[in-house]
Amino acid sequence: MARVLRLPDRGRLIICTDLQGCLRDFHRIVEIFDDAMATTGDAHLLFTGDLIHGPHLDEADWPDFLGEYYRDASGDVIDELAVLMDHHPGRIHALIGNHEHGHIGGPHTAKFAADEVAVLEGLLGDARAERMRAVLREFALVAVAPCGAVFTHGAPAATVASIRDIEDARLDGFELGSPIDILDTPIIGPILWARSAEPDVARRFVRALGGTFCIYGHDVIPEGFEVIGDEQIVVSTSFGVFDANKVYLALDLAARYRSVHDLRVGREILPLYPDAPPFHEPVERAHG
Ligand SMILES: [Mn+2]
Repeated sequence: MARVLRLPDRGRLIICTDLQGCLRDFHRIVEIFDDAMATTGDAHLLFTGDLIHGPHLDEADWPDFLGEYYRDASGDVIDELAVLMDHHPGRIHALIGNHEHGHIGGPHTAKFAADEVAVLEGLLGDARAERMRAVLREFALVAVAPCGAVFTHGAPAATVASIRDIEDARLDGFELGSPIDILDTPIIGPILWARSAEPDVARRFVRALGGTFCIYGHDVIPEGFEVIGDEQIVVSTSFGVFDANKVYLALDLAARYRSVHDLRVGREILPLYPDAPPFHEPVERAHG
């Protein structure tokens, strides 16, 4: 598939960042997409990478900083994504994250296991793992929309002259490298791994792609989202965040957003679980 996904200039776009194998949040964002389809008849759903690779922990071992408890269901997330894509041709989109990249030519990630690629493919077995890789190979590296939005997995820290630089980027051949090596690889290193971008770097990146601002995840924002300068918003829809703070975005693809400041809480920036209790009370445990 093309490295750059070009979204249309009409319809409602729902954006979901890092799920890391959380099937419950996947089901919730699909419900939101289904509602948008039912009410507008013209909706799109974009995942910005890292749909896979979550913790395999019992609830008793779950650290508080990881947000709401869940158990990794990466294989089910990708299986259900493939079904959803078949159901809604041309409306369900996904970007490669650094965790997907490990299965299709990138360095193997080590967030929750020494080799998460080997762990997941071992759990799935050969046939299902090959089916998963076939789905991941269709993911784009960057998405652009005429409304002004540019979408990446990591921060828009890459130096690019034009969309052509991204179209030409190669994804394979990094299996033996480490995540530290790939960060130095032009284009895909920053796009898949950078956690931040200087405002002037981000501005050049989004302008080279014909956009006005960039939406991405990759990092955890405990409050749900963070706006940086005029061109960047980091969004946490799922991983590492409590339900009350999980945020997704909804854009009008027919609009023209002049900067990230045109995104409003309650309109484009929306809670994944509007009815979740507002505060998570930390549990005091007696040590003795
Ligand atoms: Mn990531």
